[in-house]
Amino acid sequence: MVTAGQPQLLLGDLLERARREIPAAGADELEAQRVRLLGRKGELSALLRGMGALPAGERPAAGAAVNAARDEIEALLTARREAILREARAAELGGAPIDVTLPGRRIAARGRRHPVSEAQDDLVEILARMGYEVAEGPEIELDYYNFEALNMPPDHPARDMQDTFYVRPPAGARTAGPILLRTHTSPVQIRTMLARPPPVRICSPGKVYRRDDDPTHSPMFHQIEVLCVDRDITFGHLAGTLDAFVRGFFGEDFRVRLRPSYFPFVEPGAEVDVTCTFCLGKGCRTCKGSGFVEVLGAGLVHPRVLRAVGYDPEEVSGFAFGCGIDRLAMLRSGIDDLRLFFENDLRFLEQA
Ligand code: FA5
Repeated sequence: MVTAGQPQLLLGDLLERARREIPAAGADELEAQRVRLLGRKGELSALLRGMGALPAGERPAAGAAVNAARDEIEALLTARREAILREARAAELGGAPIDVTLPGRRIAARGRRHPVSEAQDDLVEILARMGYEVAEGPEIELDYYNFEALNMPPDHPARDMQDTFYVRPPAGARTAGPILLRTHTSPVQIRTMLARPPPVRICSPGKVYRRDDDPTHSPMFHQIEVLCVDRDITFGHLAGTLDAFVRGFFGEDFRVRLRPSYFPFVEPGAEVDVTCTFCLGKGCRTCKGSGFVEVLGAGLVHPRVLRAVGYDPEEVSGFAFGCGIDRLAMLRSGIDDLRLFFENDLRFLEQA
């Protein structure tokens, strides 16, 4: 340790040692040298403290000498640090050359979007291009929105078309009527129309629930609802939109077929089929020989529904349709059992 006493002499020793040792130091040693020489408790600081014992006349010259020594040591440290970096870089460049033409390493298991999510995104995109915006509604729904406002009062026989999961509210909870897991996305029609005046152009994708379970019916599945209300909307607008919707999803060669059907919230109502993707319309087991598969329900919004949301059926009219997204994904992927989508078997999902 440097002590006060003969500062000039000691400074000379210290500098000489620094000039010898720093240029030969490795990276770790260099840091140790810096701390030992320049640190707060280092040798140079000790020398500075010792200068208090010098006669007043000698102090300025001694202080200047210590400062010059500090500058020199710092320069030595910087030079050595840069030399170490240069040496490391040279070693790196001198090592095995990198072949930039080699193929990249393959990622063993790459994830992908679920076929149902892909189908849903594609459908929303097709509708967005036609000017529809996305609207959302809750999956746990009031009976009122799911049935009653859609022209299905309690005990209406059409409620049996959708076997329903009812939800028991927590004890003591006050609710505006019975609660259920929504059986279709049609309640979003009501919520949207109650919230704003016409015109309305929305689509609403989401999960729905029914007491169903077989190869083409799942207890949880996905629908997308489409609603268009404006002045002078006709069945022709519905047919044209369905045509563009189906061709946008499956391709230009696909056709839609409308069959009269009954849904209490539309009049007239229709069930809509598309060309069977398995046989391309020739007739097969999946389409039971008809060349078509049913994918959605549609119709012109019933005047009673328009009145229930405060719209005037003399002023505006509209069409709506509700489509099974899983069915569309199934047809597009060539799968004949819907349940495969929900078993999460990676071997299946990678192929679908
Ligand atoms: C409805 O749900 C009506 N809300 C559709 C509608 C909307 C009609 C607007 C008129 C106006 P439906 O119960 O037929 O209709 O179901 C519509 C589609 O959902 C069916 O065509 C089918 O593709 C699909 N779907 C129905 N049940 C299931 C199920 N359990 N699993 C998978 N897909 C189903």
